[in-house]
Amino acid sequence: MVQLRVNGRSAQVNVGATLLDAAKAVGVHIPTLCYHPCLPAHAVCRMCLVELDGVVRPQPACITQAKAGDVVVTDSQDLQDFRKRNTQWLLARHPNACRDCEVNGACRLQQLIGEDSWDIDWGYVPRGSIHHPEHSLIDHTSPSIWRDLSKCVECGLCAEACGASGQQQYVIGFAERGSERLPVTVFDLPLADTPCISCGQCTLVCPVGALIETPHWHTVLHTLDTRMRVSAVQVAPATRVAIGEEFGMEPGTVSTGQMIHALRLLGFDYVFDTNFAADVTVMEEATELLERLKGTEHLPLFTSCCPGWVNWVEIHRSDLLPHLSTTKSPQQMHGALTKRTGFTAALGPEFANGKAEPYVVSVMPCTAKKDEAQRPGISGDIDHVLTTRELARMIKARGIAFAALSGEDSFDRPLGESTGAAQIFAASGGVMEALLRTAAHLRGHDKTLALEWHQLRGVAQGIKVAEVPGIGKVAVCNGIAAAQGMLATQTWRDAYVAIEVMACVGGCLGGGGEPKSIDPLILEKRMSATYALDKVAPKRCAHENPDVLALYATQLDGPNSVKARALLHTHYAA
Ligand code: HC1
Ligand code: SF4
Repeated sequence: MVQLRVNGRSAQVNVGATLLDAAKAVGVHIPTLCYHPCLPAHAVCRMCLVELDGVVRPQPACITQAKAGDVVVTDSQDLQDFRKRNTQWLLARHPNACRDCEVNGACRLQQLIGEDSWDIDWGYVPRGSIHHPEHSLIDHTSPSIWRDLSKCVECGLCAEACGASGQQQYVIGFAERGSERLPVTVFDLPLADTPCISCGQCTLVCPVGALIETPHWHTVLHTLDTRMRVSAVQVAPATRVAIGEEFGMEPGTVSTGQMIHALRLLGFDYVFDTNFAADVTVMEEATELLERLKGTEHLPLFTSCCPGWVNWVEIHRSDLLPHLSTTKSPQQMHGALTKRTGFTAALGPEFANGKAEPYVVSVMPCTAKKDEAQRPGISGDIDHVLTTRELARMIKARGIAFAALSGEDSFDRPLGESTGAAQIFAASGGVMEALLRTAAHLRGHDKTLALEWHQLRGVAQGIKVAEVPGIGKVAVCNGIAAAQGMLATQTWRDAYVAIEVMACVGGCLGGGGEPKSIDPLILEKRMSATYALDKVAPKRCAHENPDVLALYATQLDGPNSVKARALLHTHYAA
Protein backbone atom coordinates (compact mmCIF):
# COMPACT_ATOMS: atom_id res chain seq x y z
CA MET A 1 0.00 0.00 0.00
CA VAL A 2 1.01 3.60 -0.62
CA GLN A 3 0.37 6.37 1.93
CA LEU A 4 -0.01 9.97 0.74
CA ARG A 5 -1.89 13.20 1.49
CA VAL A 6 -4.54 14.77 -0.73
CA ASN A 7 -5.71 18.26 0.21
CA GLY A 8 -4.49 17.57 3.74
CA ARG A 9 -6.36 14.24 4.00
CA SER A 10 -4.47 11.04 4.61
CA ALA A 11 -4.99 8.54 1.76
CA GLN A 12 -3.97 4.92 1.33
CA VAL A 13 -4.07 3.22 -2.09
CA ASN A 14 -2.70 0.12 -3.78
CA VAL A 15 0.67 0.22 -5.52
CA GLY A 16 0.06 1.35 -9.12
CA ALA A 17 -2.97 3.50 -8.26
CA THR A 18 -3.06 7.00 -9.70
CA LEU A 19 -3.45 10.33 -7.94
CA LEU A 20 -7.02 10.37 -9.31
CA ASP A 21 -7.68 7.03 -7.55
CA ALA A 22 -6.17 8.42 -4.36
CA ALA A 23 -8.35 11.54 -4.51
CA LYS A 24 -11.45 9.40 -5.09
CA ALA A 25 -10.53 7.18 -2.15
CA VAL A 26 -10.78 10.16 0.22
CA GLY A 27 -13.82 11.70 -1.44
CA VAL A 28 -11.96 14.52 -3.24
CA HIS A 29 -13.49 15.37 -6.63
CA ILE A 30 -11.13 16.18 -9.49
CA PRO A 31 -12.80 17.24 -12.77
CA THR A 32 -12.05 15.05 -15.80
CA LEU A 33 -13.15 15.05 -19.42
CA CYS A 34 -11.00 12.55 -21.32
CA TYR A 35 -10.77 9.94 -18.56
CA HIS A 36 -12.67 6.63 -18.66
CA PRO A 37 -11.84 3.87 -16.17
CA CYS A 38 -12.09 1.09 -18.77
CA LEU A 39 -9.88 2.72 -21.41
CA PRO A 40 -6.23 3.84 -21.43
CA ALA A 41 -5.74 7.39 -20.15
CA HIS A 42 -3.90 9.85 -22.39
CA ALA A 43 -4.25 12.96 -20.24
CA VAL A 44 -5.12 15.19 -23.18
CA CYS A 45 -7.85 17.35 -21.62
CA ARG A 46 -5.59 18.58 -18.76
CA MET A 47 -8.64 19.16 -16.55
CA CYS A 48 -7.28 16.87 -13.83
CA LEU A 49 -3.97 18.70 -13.35
CA VAL A 50 -2.94 18.74 -9.68
CA GLU A 51 -0.02 20.22 -7.75
CA LEU A 52 2.49 17.87 -6.26
CA ASP A 53 4.87 19.04 -3.55
CA GLY A 54 8.41 19.27 -4.92
CA VAL A 55 7.34 19.02 -8.58
CA VAL A 56 7.57 22.26 -10.56
CA ARG A 57 4.70 21.78 -13.04
CA PRO A 58 1.21 20.52 -12.26
CA GLN A 59 0.71 16.85 -13.17
CA PRO A 60 -2.31 15.05 -14.69
CA ALA A 61 -3.88 13.04 -11.87
CA CYS A 62 -5.31 10.41 -14.24
CA ILE A 63 -1.89 9.05 -15.30
CA THR A 64 0.42 10.03 -12.43
CA GLN A 65 1.08 7.13 -10.10
CA ALA A 66 0.71 7.80 -6.41
CA LYS A 67 4.00 7.55 -4.52
CA ALA A 68 4.56 7.12 -0.82
CA GLY A 69 4.78 10.52 0.88
CA ASP A 70 3.20 12.50 -2.00
CA VAL A 71 1.54 15.72 -0.91
CA VAL A 72 -1.15 16.60 -3.44
CA VAL A 73 -3.23 19.77 -3.85
CA THR A 74 -6.17 19.52 -6.25
CA ASP A 75 -7.89 22.88 -5.97
CA SER A 76 -5.47 25.82 -5.54
CA GLN A 77 -6.37 29.20 -7.01
CA ASP A 78 -3.80 28.59 -9.79
CA LEU A 79 -5.46 25.31 -10.70
CA GLN A 80 -8.89 26.87 -10.66
CA ASP A 81 -7.66 29.67 -12.94
CA PHE A 82 -6.08 27.15 -15.28
CA ARG A 83 -9.27 25.05 -15.49
CA LYS A 84 -11.27 28.14 -16.30
CA ARG A 85 -8.87 29.13 -19.12
CA ASN A 86 -8.83 25.55 -20.39
CA THR A 87 -12.63 25.43 -20.44
CA GLN A 88 -12.72 28.82 -22.18
CA TRP A 89 -10.42 27.42 -24.87
CA LEU A 90 -12.68 24.36 -25.33
CA LEU A 91 -15.79 26.53 -25.54
CA ALA A 92 -14.20 28.80 -28.12
CA ARG A 93 -14.19 25.67 -30.34
CA HIS A 94 -17.59 24.34 -29.30
CA PRO A 95 -20.96 25.55 -30.61
CA ASN A 96 -23.05 27.41 -28.07
CA ALA A 97 -26.11 25.26 -28.70
CA CYS A 98 -26.74 23.13 -25.61
CA ARG A 99 -30.48 23.69 -25.78
CA ASP A 100 -30.69 21.76 -29.07
CA CYS A 101 -28.10 19.12 -28.22
CA GLU A 102 -29.16 15.49 -27.77
CA VAL A 103 -27.01 15.14 -24.65
CA ASN A 104 -28.20 18.37 -23.03
CA GLY A 105 -28.09 17.66 -19.31
CA ALA A 106 -25.84 14.61 -19.72
CA CYS A 107 -22.72 16.28 -21.12
CA ARG A 108 -19.46 16.25 -19.20
CA LEU A 109 -18.34 19.59 -20.70
CA GLN A 110 -21.63 21.19 -19.68
CA GLN A 111 -21.16 19.74 -16.19
CA LEU A 112 -17.73 21.36 -15.97
CA ILE A 113 -19.17 24.77 -16.77
CA GLY A 114 -22.14 24.24 -14.48
CA GLU A 115 -20.05 23.15 -11.50
CA ASP A 116 -18.29 26.51 -11.20
CA SER A 117 -19.92 29.89 -11.36
CA TRP A 118 -17.45 31.05 -13.99
CA ASP A 119 -18.25 34.13 -15.94
CA ILE A 120 -17.37 32.57 -19.28
CA ASP A 121 -17.44 34.40 -22.56
CA TRP A 122 -18.61 31.74 -25.02
CA GLY A 123 -17.37 33.07 -28.35
CA TYR A 124 -17.49 30.20 -30.82
CA VAL A 125 -15.14 30.10 -33.78
CA PRO A 126 -15.78 27.02 -35.96
CA ARG A 127 -12.59 25.05 -36.44
CA GLY A 128 -11.55 22.47 -38.98
CA SER A 129 -13.89 23.86 -41.59
CA ILE A 130 -11.64 26.92 -41.87
CA HIS A 131 -8.30 25.20 -42.28
CA HIS A 132 -9.42 21.76 -43.40
CA PRO A 133 -12.76 22.07 -45.20
CA GLU A 134 -12.26 18.55 -46.53
CA HIS A 135 -13.29 17.15 -43.12
CA SER A 136 -17.03 17.08 -42.97
CA LEU A 137 -18.01 17.92 -39.39
CA ILE A 138 -21.58 16.62 -39.48
CA ASP A 139 -22.37 13.12 -40.65
CA HIS A 140 -25.92 11.72 -40.49
CA THR A 141 -25.40 8.94 -43.03
CA SER A 142 -25.54 5.98 -40.63
CA PRO A 143 -28.93 4.62 -39.53
CA SER A 144 -27.43 4.06 -36.07
CA ILE A 145 -24.79 6.68 -35.27
CA TRP A 146 -24.69 10.45 -35.78
CA ARG A 147 -21.43 12.40 -35.70
CA ASP A 148 -21.00 16.12 -35.08
CA LEU A 149 -17.30 16.89 -34.85
CA SER A 150 -17.91 20.55 -34.13
CA LYS A 151 -18.77 19.36 -30.60
CA CYS A 152 -15.71 17.11 -30.24
CA VAL A 153 -13.33 17.80 -27.34
CA GLU A 154 -10.63 15.49 -28.80
CA CYS A 155 -10.54 13.22 -25.78
CA GLY A 156 -9.73 10.26 -28.04
CA LEU A 157 -12.05 7.87 -26.18
CA CYS A 158 -14.02 7.03 -29.36
CA ALA A 159 -10.84 5.98 -31.18
CA GLU A 160 -9.85 3.81 -28.21
CA ALA A 161 -13.30 2.20 -27.92
CA CYS A 162 -13.44 1.45 -31.65
CA GLY A 163 -9.77 0.51 -31.88
CA ALA A 164 -7.10 -1.36 -29.99
CA SER A 165 -8.59 -1.00 -26.50
CA GLY A 166 -12.08 -2.09 -27.49
CA GLN A 167 -13.82 -3.32 -30.60
CA GLN A 168 -10.69 -3.48 -32.80
CA GLN A 169 -12.65 -2.14 -35.79
CA TYR A 170 -10.41 0.93 -36.29
CA VAL A 171 -13.12 2.93 -38.03
CA ILE A 172 -12.16 6.12 -36.15
CA GLY A 173 -8.67 7.62 -35.99
CA PHE A 174 -7.10 11.05 -35.65
CA ALA A 175 -6.27 13.41 -38.49
CA GLU A 176 -4.31 16.68 -38.39
CA ARG A 177 -2.28 17.99 -35.49
CA GLY A 178 -2.40 20.60 -32.77
CA SER A 179 -5.56 22.64 -32.56
CA GLU A 180 -6.86 21.14 -35.83
CA ARG A 181 -6.74 17.55 -34.50
CA LEU A 182 -9.99 15.68 -35.23
CA PRO A 183 -11.20 12.07 -34.86
CA VAL A 184 -12.18 11.20 -38.43
CA THR A 185 -13.34 7.99 -40.08
CA VAL A 186 -11.18 5.78 -42.30
CA PHE A 187 -10.36 7.75 -45.45
CA ASP A 188 -12.68 10.45 -44.08
CA LEU A 189 -15.64 8.57 -45.51
CA PRO A 190 -19.23 9.08 -44.39
CA LEU A 191 -19.82 6.56 -41.60
CA ALA A 192 -22.29 4.60 -43.73
CA ASP A 193 -19.53 3.91 -46.25
CA THR A 194 -17.00 2.67 -43.69
CA PRO A 195 -16.76 -0.82 -42.12
CA CYS A 196 -18.59 0.53 -39.03
CA ILE A 197 -20.70 -2.26 -37.51
CA SER A 198 -22.99 0.22 -35.68
CA CYS A 199 -22.16 -1.20 -32.25
CA GLY A 200 -22.24 2.27 -30.69
CA GLN A 201 -19.37 1.71 -28.29
CA CYS A 202 -17.98 5.07 -29.46
CA THR A 203 -21.22 6.81 -28.38
CA LEU A 204 -21.04 5.14 -24.99
CA VAL A 205 -17.70 6.78 -24.15
CA CYS A 206 -18.13 10.16 -25.89
CA PRO A 207 -18.28 12.68 -23.01
CA VAL A 208 -20.15 15.26 -25.11
CA GLY A 209 -22.61 15.21 -28.02
CA ALA A 210 -20.10 14.54 -30.82
CA LEU A 211 -21.15 10.89 -31.20
CA ILE A 212 -24.73 9.89 -30.43
CA GLU A 213 -27.27 7.28 -31.46
CA THR A 214 -29.38 8.35 -34.46
CA PRO A 215 -32.24 9.91 -32.49
CA HIS A 216 -35.75 8.52 -32.96
CA TRP A 217 -37.29 9.67 -29.71
CA HIS A 218 -38.62 13.03 -30.90
CA THR A 219 -40.64 11.32 -33.63
CA VAL A 220 -41.86 8.63 -31.26
CA LEU A 221 -42.99 11.20 -28.69
CA HIS A 222 -44.76 13.22 -31.37
CA THR A 223 -46.51 10.14 -32.79
CA LEU A 224 -47.68 9.11 -29.31
CA ASP A 225 -48.88 12.62 -28.54
CA THR A 226 -51.16 12.67 -31.59
CA ARG A 227 -52.87 9.42 -30.50
CA MET A 228 -53.73 8.76 -34.15
CA ARG A 229 -52.45 5.18 -34.21
CA VAL A 230 -52.74 2.16 -31.96
CA SER A 231 -49.24 1.81 -30.52
CA ALA A 232 -47.25 -1.09 -29.14
CA VAL A 233 -43.79 -1.07 -27.60
CA GLN A 234 -41.46 -3.98 -26.78
CA VAL A 235 -38.56 -3.74 -24.33
CA ALA A 236 -35.28 -5.66 -24.56
CA PRO A 237 -34.02 -7.82 -21.70
CA ALA A 238 -30.97 -5.61 -21.04
CA THR A 239 -32.91 -2.35 -20.69
CA ARG A 240 -34.68 -3.25 -17.43
CA VAL A 241 -31.38 -3.91 -15.60
CA ALA A 242 -29.86 -0.56 -16.63
CA ILE A 243 -32.45 2.19 -17.14
CA GLY A 244 -32.67 2.90 -13.40
CA GLU A 245 -29.09 4.26 -13.58
CA GLU A 246 -30.45 7.21 -15.56
CA PHE A 247 -32.64 8.10 -12.59
CA GLY A 248 -30.04 7.78 -9.84
CA MET A 249 -30.86 4.18 -8.90
CA GLU A 250 -28.01 1.89 -7.86
CA PRO A 251 -26.40 0.05 -10.80
CA GLY A 252 -27.86 -3.45 -10.98
CA THR A 253 -31.32 -2.31 -9.88
CA VAL A 254 -34.10 -4.06 -11.79
CA SER A 255 -36.83 -1.55 -12.64
CA THR A 256 -39.15 -3.52 -14.93
CA GLY A 257 -42.35 -2.34 -13.23
CA GLN A 258 -41.38 1.35 -13.24
CA MET A 259 -40.32 1.09 -16.88
CA ILE A 260 -43.65 -0.44 -17.96
CA HIS A 261 -45.54 2.17 -15.95
CA ALA A 262 -43.53 4.99 -17.55
CA LEU A 263 -44.18 3.60 -21.05
CA ARG A 264 -47.93 3.64 -20.35
CA LEU A 265 -47.69 7.24 -19.09
CA LEU A 266 -45.89 8.15 -22.31
CA GLY A 267 -48.92 6.93 -24.19
CA PHE A 268 -48.21 3.41 -25.46
CA ASP A 269 -51.42 1.38 -25.76
CA TYR A 270 -49.67 -1.99 -25.40
CA VAL A 271 -46.44 -2.66 -23.52
CA PHE A 272 -44.95 -5.95 -24.63
CA ASP A 273 -41.74 -7.81 -23.84
CA THR A 274 -38.97 -8.59 -26.32
CA ASN A 275 -38.36 -11.55 -24.00
CA PHE A 276 -41.50 -13.21 -25.38
CA ALA A 277 -39.87 -13.24 -28.81
CA ALA A 278 -36.54 -14.33 -27.30
CA ASP A 279 -38.34 -17.49 -26.16
CA VAL A 280 -39.64 -17.96 -29.71
CA THR A 281 -36.09 -17.38 -31.02
CA VAL A 282 -34.86 -20.17 -28.76
CA MET A 283 -37.53 -22.54 -30.10
CA GLU A 284 -36.61 -21.75 -33.71
CA GLU A 285 -32.84 -21.71 -33.26
CA ALA A 286 -32.63 -24.85 -31.09
CA THR A 287 -34.69 -26.69 -33.71
CA GLU A 288 -32.44 -25.28 -36.44
CA LEU A 289 -29.31 -26.43 -34.59
CA LEU A 290 -30.63 -29.96 -34.12
CA GLU A 291 -31.57 -30.09 -37.82
CA ARG A 292 -28.05 -29.04 -38.81
CA LEU A 293 -26.58 -31.62 -36.42
CA LYS A 294 -28.27 -34.35 -38.46
CA GLY A 295 -25.72 -33.60 -41.18
CA THR A 296 -22.40 -31.81 -41.29
CA GLU A 297 -23.21 -28.76 -43.40
CA HIS A 298 -23.00 -25.20 -42.08
CA LEU A 299 -21.67 -26.23 -38.71
CA PRO A 300 -20.87 -24.66 -36.39
CA LEU A 301 -24.07 -22.65 -36.29
CA PHE A 302 -23.51 -19.00 -35.37
CA THR A 303 -26.15 -17.13 -33.39
CA SER A 304 -27.53 -14.14 -35.30
CA CYS A 305 -29.49 -12.02 -32.84
CA CYS A 306 -26.67 -9.45 -32.48
CA PRO A 307 -26.88 -7.04 -35.44
CA GLY A 308 -23.37 -5.67 -34.85
CA TRP A 309 -22.04 -9.18 -35.36
CA VAL A 310 -24.24 -9.79 -38.43
CA ASN A 311 -22.95 -6.50 -39.88
CA TRP A 312 -19.38 -7.63 -39.25
CA VAL A 313 -19.93 -10.94 -41.07
CA GLU A 314 -21.56 -9.20 -44.02
CA ILE A 315 -18.78 -6.61 -44.25
CA HIS A 316 -15.73 -8.79 -43.61
CA ARG A 317 -16.52 -12.50 -43.94
CA SER A 318 -19.33 -13.28 -46.35
CA ASP A 319 -17.93 -16.84 -46.51
CA LEU A 320 -19.43 -17.32 -43.03
CA LEU A 321 -22.98 -16.29 -43.96
CA PRO A 322 -24.22 -19.90 -44.40
CA HIS A 323 -23.20 -20.55 -40.80
CA LEU A 324 -25.43 -17.78 -39.40
CA SER A 325 -28.70 -18.95 -37.96
CA THR A 326 -31.52 -17.78 -40.22
CA THR A 327 -33.73 -17.25 -37.17
CA LYS A 328 -34.69 -13.57 -36.87
CA SER A 329 -33.53 -11.65 -33.82
CA PRO A 330 -36.11 -11.29 -31.04
CA GLN A 331 -36.58 -7.61 -31.94
CA GLN A 332 -37.52 -8.43 -35.51
CA MET A 333 -39.52 -11.48 -34.53
CA HIS A 334 -41.53 -9.44 -32.08
CA GLY A 335 -42.19 -6.81 -34.73
CA ALA A 336 -43.39 -9.46 -37.20
CA LEU A 337 -45.57 -11.11 -34.55
CA THR A 338 -47.09 -7.76 -33.53
CA LYS A 339 -47.84 -6.61 -37.05
CA ARG A 340 -48.63 -9.83 -38.84
CA THR A 341 -50.42 -12.29 -36.54
CA GLY A 342 -53.65 -12.70 -34.63
CA PHE A 343 -52.78 -9.81 -32.31
CA THR A 344 -53.25 -7.28 -35.09
CA ALA A 345 -56.40 -8.94 -36.36
CA ALA A 346 -57.84 -8.78 -32.84
CA LEU A 347 -57.42 -4.99 -32.79
CA GLY A 348 -60.50 -4.59 -34.96
CA PRO A 349 -61.87 -4.74 -38.49
CA GLU A 350 -59.85 -1.73 -39.64
CA PHE A 351 -56.71 -3.83 -39.07
CA ALA A 352 -57.96 -6.82 -41.10
CA ASN A 353 -56.09 -7.68 -44.29
CA GLY A 354 -53.27 -5.25 -43.51
CA LYS A 355 -55.49 -2.20 -44.08
CA ALA A 356 -54.10 -0.49 -40.97
CA GLU A 357 -51.06 -1.30 -38.88
CA PRO A 358 -50.25 -0.66 -35.24
CA TYR A 359 -47.35 1.73 -34.63
CA VAL A 360 -44.55 -0.49 -33.32
CA VAL A 361 -41.55 0.74 -31.33
CA SER A 362 -38.76 -1.17 -29.64
CA VAL A 363 -36.54 -0.13 -26.76
CA MET A 364 -33.08 -1.63 -27.05
CA PRO A 365 -29.71 -1.36 -25.29
CA CYS A 366 -28.18 -1.33 -28.74
CA THR A 367 -27.55 1.23 -31.49
CA ALA A 368 -27.18 -1.43 -34.22
CA LYS A 369 -30.83 -2.42 -33.67
CA LYS A 370 -31.76 0.83 -35.50
CA ASP A 371 -29.78 -0.42 -38.45
CA GLU A 372 -31.28 -3.93 -38.15
CA ALA A 373 -34.84 -2.55 -38.27
CA GLN A 374 -34.05 -1.12 -41.72
CA ARG A 375 -32.56 -4.29 -43.22
CA PRO A 376 -33.93 -5.25 -46.62
CA GLY A 377 -36.56 -7.95 -46.29
CA ILE A 378 -37.46 -7.17 -42.66
CA SER A 379 -37.87 -3.39 -42.64
CA GLY A 380 -41.31 -2.14 -41.73
CA ASP A 381 -41.99 -4.54 -38.86
CA ILE A 382 -40.47 -2.07 -36.39
CA ASP A 383 -41.30 1.60 -37.00
CA HIS A 384 -38.78 3.13 -34.61
CA VAL A 385 -36.02 1.89 -32.31
CA LEU A 386 -35.17 3.73 -29.11
CA THR A 387 -32.05 3.11 -27.09
CA THR A 388 -32.28 2.79 -23.33
CA ARG A 389 -30.78 6.30 -23.13
CA GLU A 390 -33.43 7.69 -25.46
CA LEU A 391 -36.26 6.18 -23.44
CA ALA A 392 -34.78 7.85 -20.35
CA ARG A 393 -34.72 11.17 -22.25
CA MET A 394 -38.40 10.79 -23.16
CA ILE A 395 -39.32 10.03 -19.57
CA LYS A 396 -37.37 13.10 -18.37
CA ALA A 397 -38.90 15.25 -21.12
CA ARG A 398 -42.37 14.41 -19.83
CA GLY A 399 -41.36 15.05 -16.22
CA ILE A 400 -42.20 11.52 -15.08
CA ALA A 401 -40.72 10.73 -11.67
CA PHE A 402 -39.42 7.31 -12.70
CA ALA A 403 -37.96 6.21 -9.38
CA ALA A 404 -41.20 7.08 -7.58
CA LEU A 405 -43.40 4.99 -9.89
CA SER A 406 -44.99 1.80 -8.70
CA GLY A 407 -42.90 -1.24 -9.54
CA GLU A 408 -46.04 -3.37 -9.70
CA ASP A 409 -46.95 -2.95 -13.38
CA SER A 410 -46.48 -5.93 -15.71
CA PHE A 411 -46.31 -6.58 -19.45
CA ASP A 412 -49.45 -7.04 -21.54
CA ARG A 413 -50.32 -10.38 -23.09
CA PRO A 414 -50.22 -12.19 -25.48
CA LEU A 415 -46.77 -10.87 -26.47
CA GLY A 416 -45.47 -10.17 -23.00
CA GLU A 417 -45.09 -13.52 -21.23
CA SER A 418 -41.53 -14.91 -20.93
CA THR A 419 -39.14 -17.20 -19.09
CA GLY A 420 -35.75 -16.90 -17.41
CA ALA A 421 -34.14 -18.27 -20.58
CA ALA A 422 -35.23 -15.14 -22.45
CA GLN A 423 -34.00 -12.79 -19.71
CA ILE A 424 -30.44 -14.15 -19.85
CA PHE A 425 -30.23 -13.13 -23.53
CA ALA A 426 -29.08 -9.82 -22.05
CA ALA A 427 -25.75 -11.30 -20.96
CA SER A 428 -22.85 -12.65 -22.98
CA GLY A 429 -23.30 -16.43 -22.95
CA GLY A 430 -27.01 -16.16 -22.21
CA VAL A 431 -28.27 -16.89 -25.71
CA MET A 432 -26.20 -20.07 -25.83
CA GLU A 433 -27.31 -21.14 -22.34
CA ALA A 434 -30.96 -20.57 -23.27
CA LEU A 435 -30.47 -22.57 -26.48
CA LEU A 436 -28.85 -25.45 -24.59
CA ARG A 437 -31.76 -25.68 -22.16
CA THR A 438 -34.23 -26.19 -24.99
CA ALA A 439 -31.95 -28.23 -27.28
CA ALA A 440 -31.37 -30.62 -24.36
CA HIS A 441 -35.14 -30.85 -23.86
CA LEU A 442 -35.78 -31.52 -27.55
CA ARG A 443 -33.11 -34.23 -27.43
CA GLY A 444 -34.65 -35.72 -24.27
CA HIS A 445 -31.60 -34.91 -22.11
CA ASP A 446 -33.08 -32.25 -19.90
CA LYS A 447 -33.40 -34.56 -16.91
CA THR A 448 -29.66 -35.24 -16.94
CA LEU A 449 -28.15 -31.96 -18.14
CA ALA A 450 -27.58 -28.91 -15.96
CA LEU A 451 -29.85 -25.90 -16.39
CA GLU A 452 -27.09 -23.41 -15.63
CA TRP A 453 -23.90 -23.24 -17.69
CA HIS A 454 -21.51 -21.20 -15.55
CA GLN A 455 -18.58 -21.84 -17.94
CA LEU A 456 -20.41 -19.64 -20.44
CA ARG A 457 -21.08 -16.74 -18.05
CA GLY A 458 -18.98 -13.73 -17.06
CA VAL A 459 -17.95 -10.31 -18.35
CA ALA A 460 -14.29 -10.97 -19.22
CA GLN A 461 -13.59 -10.28 -22.88
CA GLY A 462 -12.57 -13.46 -24.74
CA ILE A 463 -13.83 -16.95 -25.58
CA LYS A 464 -15.86 -19.16 -23.21
CA VAL A 465 -16.30 -22.86 -23.95
CA ALA A 466 -18.45 -25.77 -22.71
CA GLU A 467 -18.67 -29.44 -23.65
CA VAL A 468 -22.34 -30.39 -23.74
CA PRO A 469 -23.08 -34.13 -23.56
CA GLY A 470 -25.37 -35.25 -26.36
CA ILE A 471 -24.95 -32.01 -28.31
CA GLY A 472 -21.24 -31.18 -28.63
CA LYS A 473 -18.78 -28.46 -27.80
CA VAL A 474 -20.02 -24.86 -27.90
CA ALA A 475 -18.26 -21.50 -27.68
CA VAL A 476 -19.21 -17.96 -26.72
CA CYS A 477 -17.29 -14.97 -28.14
CA ASN A 478 -17.63 -12.11 -25.67
CA GLY A 479 -17.09 -9.07 -27.90
CA ILE A 480 -16.41 -8.67 -31.60
CA ALA A 481 -12.65 -8.49 -31.01
CA ALA A 482 -12.73 -12.00 -29.50
CA ALA A 483 -14.73 -13.32 -32.45
CA GLN A 484 -12.40 -11.63 -34.92
CA GLY A 485 -9.40 -13.25 -33.24
CA MET A 486 -10.98 -16.70 -33.24
CA LEU A 487 -12.13 -16.50 -36.85
CA ALA A 488 -8.68 -15.49 -38.03
CA THR A 489 -7.71 -19.14 -37.37
CA GLN A 490 -9.24 -22.33 -38.81
CA THR A 491 -9.48 -24.26 -35.53
CA TRP A 492 -13.07 -23.17 -34.79
CA ARG A 493 -14.39 -25.02 -37.85
CA ASP A 494 -14.08 -28.50 -36.37
CA ALA A 495 -13.95 -27.56 -32.71
CA TYR A 496 -17.54 -26.44 -32.09
CA VAL A 497 -21.13 -27.22 -33.07
CA ALA A 498 -22.45 -23.79 -32.13
CA ILE A 499 -20.92 -20.37 -31.43
CA GLU A 500 -22.58 -17.35 -29.84
CA VAL A 501 -21.20 -13.95 -30.78
CA MET A 502 -22.16 -10.67 -29.15
CA ALA A 503 -20.37 -7.63 -30.56
CA CYS A 504 -20.30 -5.75 -27.25
CA VAL A 505 -18.33 -7.05 -24.30
CA GLY A 506 -20.75 -8.30 -21.65
CA GLY A 507 -23.44 -8.86 -24.30
CA CYS A 508 -26.41 -6.52 -24.75
CA LEU A 509 -26.11 -5.27 -21.18
CA GLY A 510 -22.85 -3.64 -22.34
CA GLY A 511 -24.53 -2.37 -25.52
CA GLY A 512 -23.84 0.99 -27.10
CA GLY A 513 -27.34 2.28 -26.29
CA GLU A 514 -27.17 1.62 -22.54
CA PRO A 515 -26.72 4.43 -19.99
CA LYS A 516 -23.22 5.90 -19.99
CA SER A 517 -21.36 4.86 -16.88
CA ILE A 518 -17.91 5.36 -15.44
CA ASP A 519 -18.39 2.62 -12.85
CA PRO A 520 -15.67 0.05 -13.68
CA LEU A 521 -17.91 -2.74 -12.31
CA ILE A 522 -21.00 -1.73 -14.27
CA LEU A 523 -21.10 -4.85 -16.45
CA GLU A 524 -20.78 -7.19 -13.45
CA LYS A 525 -23.63 -5.38 -11.67
CA ARG A 526 -25.99 -5.52 -14.64
CA MET A 527 -25.04 -9.15 -15.26
CA SER A 528 -25.70 -10.21 -11.65
CA ALA A 529 -29.12 -8.56 -11.88
CA THR A 530 -29.82 -10.47 -15.10
CA TYR A 531 -28.97 -13.92 -13.72
CA ALA A 532 -30.84 -13.13 -10.49
CA LEU A 533 -34.01 -12.55 -12.56
CA ASP A 534 -33.56 -15.95 -14.21
CA LYS A 535 -32.94 -17.65 -10.87
CA VAL A 536 -36.33 -16.60 -9.48
CA ALA A 537 -38.31 -16.94 -12.71
CA PRO A 538 -41.24 -19.38 -12.32
CA LYS A 539 -40.29 -20.90 -15.70
CA ARG A 540 -36.69 -20.96 -16.90
CA CYS A 541 -36.87 -22.67 -20.31
CA ALA A 542 -38.34 -21.27 -23.53
CA HIS A 543 -40.28 -24.46 -24.23
CA GLU A 544 -42.20 -23.94 -20.96
CA ASN A 545 -43.64 -20.56 -22.04
CA PRO A 546 -47.40 -21.24 -22.30
CA ASP A 547 -48.06 -18.32 -24.65
CA VAL A 548 -45.26 -19.43 -26.98
CA LEU A 549 -46.69 -22.94 -27.03
CA ALA A 550 -50.15 -21.51 -27.74
CA LEU A 551 -48.76 -19.42 -30.60
CA TYR A 552 -47.22 -22.50 -32.21
CA ALA A 553 -50.38 -24.56 -31.66
CA THR A 554 -52.83 -21.98 -33.03
CA GLN A 555 -50.94 -19.99 -35.65
CA LEU A 556 -47.58 -21.46 -36.63
CA ASP A 557 -47.76 -25.28 -36.88
CA GLY A 558 -44.69 -25.72 -34.65
CA PRO A 559 -41.03 -24.58 -34.78
CA ASN A 560 -39.35 -24.42 -38.20
CA SER A 561 -42.68 -25.19 -39.94
CA VAL A 562 -43.33 -23.56 -43.31
CA LYS A 563 -45.42 -20.88 -41.60
CA ALA A 564 -42.79 -20.31 -38.91
CA ARG A 565 -40.01 -20.06 -41.47
CA ALA A 566 -41.95 -17.53 -43.51
CA LEU A 567 -42.62 -15.28 -40.52
CA LEU A 568 -39.65 -15.85 -38.23
CA HIS A 569 -36.61 -16.41 -40.43
CA THR A 570 -34.50 -14.14 -42.61
CA HIS A 571 -31.56 -14.12 -45.01
CA TYR A 572 -28.27 -12.23 -45.28
CA ALA A 573 -26.56 -10.21 -47.97
CA ALA A 574 -23.21 -11.30 -49.40
FE1 HC1 B 1 -30.28 -7.94 -27.03
FE2 HC1 B 1 -31.78 -9.58 -28.20
S1 HC1 B 1 -30.62 -10.04 -26.31
S2 HC1 B 1 -29.89 -8.70 -29.17
O1 HC1 B 1 -28.64 -8.32 -26.71
O2 HC1 B 1 -31.46 -11.27 -28.96
O3 HC1 B 1 -30.21 -5.25 -28.20
O4 HC1 B 1 -31.19 -6.93 -24.36
O5 HC1 B 1 -33.15 -7.24 -27.26
O6 HC1 B 1 -33.39 -8.72 -30.61
O7 HC1 B 1 -34.20 -10.57 -26.63
C1 HC1 B 1 -30.19 -6.22 -27.64
C2 HC1 B 1 -30.76 -7.27 -25.32
C3 HC1 B 1 -32.19 -7.90 -27.40
C4 HC1 B 1 -32.85 -9.08 -29.65
C5 HC1 B 1 -33.32 -10.20 -27.28
FE1 SF4 C 1 -16.48 1.85 -34.28
FE2 SF4 C 1 -18.70 0.68 -33.32
FE3 SF4 C 1 -18.47 3.37 -33.31
FE4 SF4 C 1 -18.78 2.04 -35.61
S1 SF4 C 1 -20.26 2.18 -33.94
S2 SF4 C 1 -17.35 3.70 -35.24
S3 SF4 C 1 -17.61 0.15 -35.20
S4 SF4 C 1 -17.20 1.89 -32.13
